[in-house]
Parts: sequence; C-alpha cells; structure tokens
Amino acid sequence: RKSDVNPSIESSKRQKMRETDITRWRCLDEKGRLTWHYLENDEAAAEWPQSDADKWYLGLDLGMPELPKPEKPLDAVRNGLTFFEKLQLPSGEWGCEYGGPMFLMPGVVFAWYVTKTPIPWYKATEIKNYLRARANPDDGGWGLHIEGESTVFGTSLNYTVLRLIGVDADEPFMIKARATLHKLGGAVRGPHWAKFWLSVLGVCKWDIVNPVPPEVWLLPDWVPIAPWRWWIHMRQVFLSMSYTWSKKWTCEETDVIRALRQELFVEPWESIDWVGNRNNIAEIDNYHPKSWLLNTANWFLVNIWNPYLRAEAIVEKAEAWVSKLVDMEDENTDFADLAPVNAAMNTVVCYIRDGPGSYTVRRHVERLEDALWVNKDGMLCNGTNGVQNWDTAFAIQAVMEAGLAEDPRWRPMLTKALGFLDDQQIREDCKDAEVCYRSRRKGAWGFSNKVQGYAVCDCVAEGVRSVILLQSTPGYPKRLDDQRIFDAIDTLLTYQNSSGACSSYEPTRGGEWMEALNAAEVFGKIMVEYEYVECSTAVITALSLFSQHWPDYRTDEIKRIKTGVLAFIKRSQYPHGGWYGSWAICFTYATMFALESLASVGETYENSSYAKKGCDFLIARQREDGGWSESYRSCERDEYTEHPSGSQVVMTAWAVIALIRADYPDIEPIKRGIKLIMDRQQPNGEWLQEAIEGVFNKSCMISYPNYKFTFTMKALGMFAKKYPNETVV
Ligand code: LAN
Repeated sequence: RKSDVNPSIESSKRQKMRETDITRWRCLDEKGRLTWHYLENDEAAAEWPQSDADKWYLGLDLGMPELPKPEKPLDAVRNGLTFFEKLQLPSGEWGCEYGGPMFLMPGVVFAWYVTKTPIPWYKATEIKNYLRARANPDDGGWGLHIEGESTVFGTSLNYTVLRLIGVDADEPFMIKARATLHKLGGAVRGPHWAKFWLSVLGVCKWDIVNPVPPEVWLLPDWVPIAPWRWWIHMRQVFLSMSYTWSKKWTCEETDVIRALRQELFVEPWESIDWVGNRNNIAEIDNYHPKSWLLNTANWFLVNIWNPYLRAEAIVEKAEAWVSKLVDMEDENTDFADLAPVNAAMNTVVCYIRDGPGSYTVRRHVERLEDALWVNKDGMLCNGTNGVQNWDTAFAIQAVMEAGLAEDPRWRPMLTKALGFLDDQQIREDCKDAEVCYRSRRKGAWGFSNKVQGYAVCDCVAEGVRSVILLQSTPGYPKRLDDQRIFDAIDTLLTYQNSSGACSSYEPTRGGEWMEALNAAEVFGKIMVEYEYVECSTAVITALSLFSQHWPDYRTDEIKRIKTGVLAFIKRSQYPHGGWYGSWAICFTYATMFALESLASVGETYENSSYAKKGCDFLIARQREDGGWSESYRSCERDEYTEHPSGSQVVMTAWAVIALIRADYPDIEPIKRGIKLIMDRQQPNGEWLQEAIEGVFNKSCMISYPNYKFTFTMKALGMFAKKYPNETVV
C-alpha cells in the first residue's frame, strides 16, 4: 500500500469548504492575461478594490444609475455603450467567462491532483459551488455542456473532481449524482477521454483505454492519415495523450482514489472486465459512434501490434518525438498551450518526464490559471485562455456600425481598444514552425491573446478589419503602420483551401473521410479542418475593406479568394435557404455571415436568389414577439429547432443584421426585431444573459457573454444608420 500523502487532498481535507466572500475576488489583467485572485487579507483587499468588471463578472450590483429611456435605436446603443465601457479592462480589452463545456475543469483538477499541487480552500469551495449550481436539477448529474442532459462523461469526471477537492461521498448531492451515474451504467461506459483520465488517476485500469499509440507520430508526412493533417485540437490532444498512454502512467494511489473505485462503478472494482469494457459506451455519450475502420484499427493495435510488433526501439523513438513536440508546443505558447484540454495533458506529460518541482511543471501549473474564471456561481474553466481579441474586435465594430466612433465621448474607449489590438498582434512566426507543423502567423491575431499565439483566420480578419476601420477614422492614432497591415493580409491569404473557402486555424490538410478515425465519440467533425461559412465570410469581407484602402495590393489573389468563397457560400446553402453554423447557434448565426458575404459583392434580396432565399428563411422563423430563438439542438440535429425559452436577444440581433445587410425591402419585421432588443435592454443599459450562444464540434455548447452587447449594439447601430429617422416604440 502506497502512502496517502498527497498535498492536494491534504489541503482540501483541512478546509471546511466554507463560503468564500465574493467581494474578495479580483480579476487581474496583465496585458491581456486574465487570472483570478482571492484576497484573504483585509489590507490587500482594501488596497486593490473590486473593479466594475469584477463586479459584473461576479453578478454583483454595479450601482449604475438609470439612464434616460431611449427613444431611438441610437440612444439604445449609447446606453449600451455607457454600460459596456465600464467593463473595459485596463489593457483595453473586454474579458468574460467562457464556460459551457463540462469536461475542462476535470482536466485541470486532475492535473493538479496528480502533480500534487495544493488546491487552496477558496478555489476548492468555488469549484464545488459551481458544480453544484450546474448539476442537472432533475437527476443531479452533469452533461457534456451546461445545457446538456447528464452523461457518463460529465457525471463521472465532475463527480471525481468533487471527491478530489475534498467533498464527502455521502453529501446528498453526491449521492444523487452517483445514482445517476450508476443508472447510466457507471464509469466503464464513459467515452475515450473519460477512460483516459480515470486511468491516469488509477480509478480505471489502462486496459479499458483504446490505444493512443505515439507511433502514429512517426508516420511520414505523405501518409494520408499522418497526424499533422488532423484538426489542430485533435492532434494536440492526441499528442500528449499518446505519451501518457504509452507510459501507462498512473498517479499515486490514495484513500480517495481507492474510494472512487468503489463509488464510480456498478460492479465490484476487482471483478471489472477492463478489456471487455473498452468499447462499452452509454448511448447518451455516443454522439459519434466509432466507425468499423477505427474498430478494426483498434483490434489490430490491441491484438497484433501491441503484443507482437511494438518493439522497444520504436516506442522509444516515438515517445522521444512526441515529447519534443510537446516541448515545442509549450515553448511556442509559454506553456499556455492551444486550449486547457491539451494544457492539462501536457502538464501530466511534463510531470511524468521531468518530475515534481521541475520548471516545466511549475510553469504549467501557473499557466493553468489563465483559463480559470469565477462567476456568481463559482469557479469554472474557460474554453480557452479568454476571448479577448475576438470580443474587442466586435466591440470596435459595433461602435463603427453605429457611426459613433467619431463622437469624442467614445474615443478614449476605442483608442484603448485599438491599443490592445496593437499590442496583441503576433509579430513573428513560431520557432521552427515547419518542424512542429505550425503555419504562418506573422501579422495575425489569435482568438484570445498573443501569448497563446494561434492564428485563426476569422480572428485575423476581425482584428485587421477593426484596426483599418479605426485608423481611418479621424481622431485615432496610427498604431499599426502599413507593413503590419500587409503582414496580416499576407497571413490571411494563406488560408484559402484548394476548394475555394476557408477553415479555422489552418487550411485543410486531410479529407473528410478521416472522420472515420474520430475516436472521441462525444464530438462530431473533429478530425480535419472543414470549410466554414463564418470564417470564410470574415476573410473576404475584411479583404474587401482592405482593398478599398490599398487597391493595388495582391489584387488577383484577393479576387481569387473572394470568388472561391462566394461559390462555397452558394453551394452550401440548405434547400430551406439557411446555412449551418459551426461556431455559434446555428442557422441564424451562419445565415447572417452568408448574407454578409453575398452583400459584400452587391448580392442582396432584390438581385440574388440566394440572398432572397436566405432572408425568406429568417423571416419565416421570426416569432410573434418579433424575435428569433434557436436551440442548440439545431447544431446536433442539423435542422432548425426553436429554443423552448422563447426569443433570444443575441439571435434576434443576428437575424436583424442579416436582413439589413441583405437590404431586405420591408422594414416592419426588422423594426419588430429591433423593438424586442430595445425592450430587453435594462434601464442601466445592459442586457441580461439568456440561453447559451456558441458551439463547437456540433455537440458541445460554449458561452459568449459579450455577444449580448456587441451584436445587439451592432444591430441597433446598423438600423439607425439605415433608417436614421425611425423611432421604435
Ligand atoms: C473556438 C473558439 C473560437 C472559434 C471562432 C473564432 C469563433 C471560430 O469562428 C473558429 C474556431 C474557434 C477558434 C474555436 C475552435 C474550437 C475551440 C477552441 C473554440 C470553440 C473554443 C473551445 C474549443 C476547443 C476545441 C475546446 C477543447 C475541446 C476539444 C475537442 C479539444
């Protein structure tokens, strides 16, 4: 029997899980790196008061006065900006919670646990509070995301988190969650990633995990399934997972681990058939069942490759190469990593390889903080290390669309926002980019901040668009010279696929058939890059704006990408007239982008059958009260589904923007949408949170809390510009 000394549980055992004082939480902004701090000491708390943004994130009252009731949509924009300005952070960006997925915090807590990182009582308390608040009220379990039904993935991992941070198994809400897990068949029925994590913890045996062979990384680049061709999130997760799988590494056995072995399963732990449960997965978790090809490959790996052919020399070589790629990922991002999934897994790799106390482990642990967030319900893990660049770009564009950027009232706010984008532009390519399969990124913006450093084409597009717009408005400094704008454009132009349109992080490197190797089970469309209506639109509309200012720069290539994207937009329209959205919910979101693409070349309702069909699609789905309301089910089912809780301001804004862009001839439905947005605005200028807005990989939802400001104000502003004399009452 191994020792029970594990500081992370020791610390949580000592704590009584008392309440934290919500007025002591602070979000620290260090040039766009956002981390949360709890000030236990009174003096420290007095010296560093809570900002308005902190209060807003935590659901505390800002004490904002009531603003004059807007008569016109532009007044509503002004009121919205008055509120939103208060939330701007010192570096010039807007921050937000970026929650939704329920499988991220488990990775972080497991990484802490296995590396024996102490978990302070206030974090443990807030993690517990958050998970309690997010447990499904009917059965006490957790789903893949906050609005989803309970799954084995969500329930087994979050239950384990609670136990590791010191929650007793006999608390009533734990009993309820456990009953749900048992009803679903217990933790043996989890998907691949759950089986992986539980084996790292020693709650499962490694035999239950389908192979994740690092040898795959030795395949020559020309091989069609070579991992460099996979979608970047899949290959980065597979990378670190493969190292740990290859080592079959398990953390120290402790009392709580032994207890979890008794709690997570319906059968006695000692008699579980680990091998036999490898492909056992609960129905509700199995969004993307494994293909026969993957099952065959797994069979071959388990029965032939591993026992007979997996020579020591190959394993060593593969592990060494994977380890080197992990280091390159860590170095390129200063340990922030692509997202918290691979950040947590890389932490484990470094712990296995470099040992406790090593620099790599310490730095990883520091960096995991970048993805944590605190809201009124507790502490959660964000989908990335923030949404800084993305939200800041949309905030700028909302003010521009409203024609308010020249108003001195908003100039300081926008000048600060421009300063942020200036600071966050990526100025150089990755070190040894070709070796670690990274592409050009010079001049780009990422989604969150510069340190993470992953260019995404639409983030580059929105970034450069915002800079061009502001820098060509009187009264703003020229922070980026022409060369830096050209750098961004040069990167943008690397994104066109041979088929014409654009993907997300990289041009597509492999075929859709590779989805047959999707082993994650809980997500769809993850193996390769696809073409996206949203990303493609952002690219061509930004290029159009650029060409207006620099008509002679790379004209032919810009023309080619525009032609390619437009052809893609047209061929991807659904028979009903809408477009499927991959990054927010769902047809409403993508239809807005598609109509923007069409409008950028002058195709609108009156002269384009595509634009007309798109508008008709939206109009047919407008609700009685003038709003739109789409459910996340649309993303899963690939068909328009209404949200049961009625109209949503964010979706209404998307639809209104789409109709205005497409020059929809009848003002009445647009006015009704605008009225709904105005009616939902609070007397202090804010809008309240409604249903979740975003999605990825078809099945997992993610929040974009700033959309209720940026898109509403953009819609109101566009309306005001087009119909300056309209009052909407
Ligand atoms: C994001 C967030 C931003 C999003 C947009 C820029 C909005 C989009 O237009 C392009 C794709 C991108 C960059 C995107 C990709 C997938 C991400 C990174 C996320 C949805 C945030 C979280 C998600 C990531 C995959 C979560 C980890 C899960 C795995 C399956 C590894």
